[in-house]
Amino acid sequence: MSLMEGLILTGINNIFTVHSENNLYLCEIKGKVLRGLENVYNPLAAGDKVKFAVDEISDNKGMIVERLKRKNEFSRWNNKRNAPQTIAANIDYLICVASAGNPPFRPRFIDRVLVMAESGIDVLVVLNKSDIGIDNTTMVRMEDYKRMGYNYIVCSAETGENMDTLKKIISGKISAFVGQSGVGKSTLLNVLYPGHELKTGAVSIKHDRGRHTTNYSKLIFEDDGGFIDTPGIREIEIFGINPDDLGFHFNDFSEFRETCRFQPCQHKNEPDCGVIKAVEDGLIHPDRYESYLRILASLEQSGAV
Ligand SMILES: Nc1nc2c(ncn2[C@@H]2O[C@H](COP(=O)(O)OP(=O)(O)O)[C@@H](O)[C@H]2O)c(=O)[nH]1
Ligand SMILES: [Mg+2]
Ligand SMILES: [Zn+2]
Repeated sequence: MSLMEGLILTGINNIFTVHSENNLYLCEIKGKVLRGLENVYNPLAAGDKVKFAVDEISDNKGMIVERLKRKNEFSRWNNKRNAPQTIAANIDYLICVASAGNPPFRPRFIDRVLVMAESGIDVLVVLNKSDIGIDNTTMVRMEDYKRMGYNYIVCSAETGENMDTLKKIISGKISAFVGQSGVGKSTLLNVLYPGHELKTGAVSIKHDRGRHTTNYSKLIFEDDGGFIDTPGIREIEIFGINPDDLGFHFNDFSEFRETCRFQPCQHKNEPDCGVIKAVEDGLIHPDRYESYLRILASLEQSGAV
């Protein structure tokens, strides 16, 4: 029995759509567990590369026997499952989508995405829904992200503003679109890559947040690249970071960290802390520091390291 290599496009209930040599195969994990990944809640995510055996009777079916080594992954802690959940694997570009309003701009969500984005992943922050107006505090935050090394663009799927710029940036790459539900990920992708008709949903007026219209991550191929539409996420729970190291995931802390009297320093209440001083001097945005403290508290509480 010969094995083929393929790319996971999507998976629901142990049925995975695998792309290989211009064909699609519906595959299951052999025995439901992959060797070496026995304790992982979702061992395969959109973007994973696998080895599989094609069924001898129906040639569009197969059995996955191995996951190939990942280049990178974007994951979060899934509280419901009490396990890490990989949202996308092997991506070239993480597109962190936020909206200027409806649902309200939530920089703390962006902060969490940036913490979970491994150092090897390029991140672009996309502020969508510019057509409904962007307030000044939001723009200050976007500029702050830029200062700490993350590029951003302001756009509107509705009016088409900057859509060609965005398309240019992601063409030829595999990008994953992440963000709170309702910010317009699927709508943006429908404009960028017409023809796939991803489901979109009205933002509920009552809660001012989107409904979950996308239930699972899905990779879609285009000739020059591809994209992963990810499910509506209400919160990104951080895991796998030692509280002492959290500060290293905040790029804007880097130039001040070295001046902390204690090493390691959790920048919480240590005397002569360079980070706390920078916050007091207005060199680190107070809301970034607040994000930091909240994530630190959650890491200490969960003990998930
Ligand atoms: N005003 C405005 N509404 C938008 C824009 N992009 C998306 N929407 C609306 O926002 C709602 C949620 O969009 P959707 O793509 O489902 O969000 P997702 O949950 O992030 O995939 C839909 O009603 C869209 O029509 C935009 O640029 N401007
Ligand atoms: Mg969606
Ligand atoms: Zn410190």
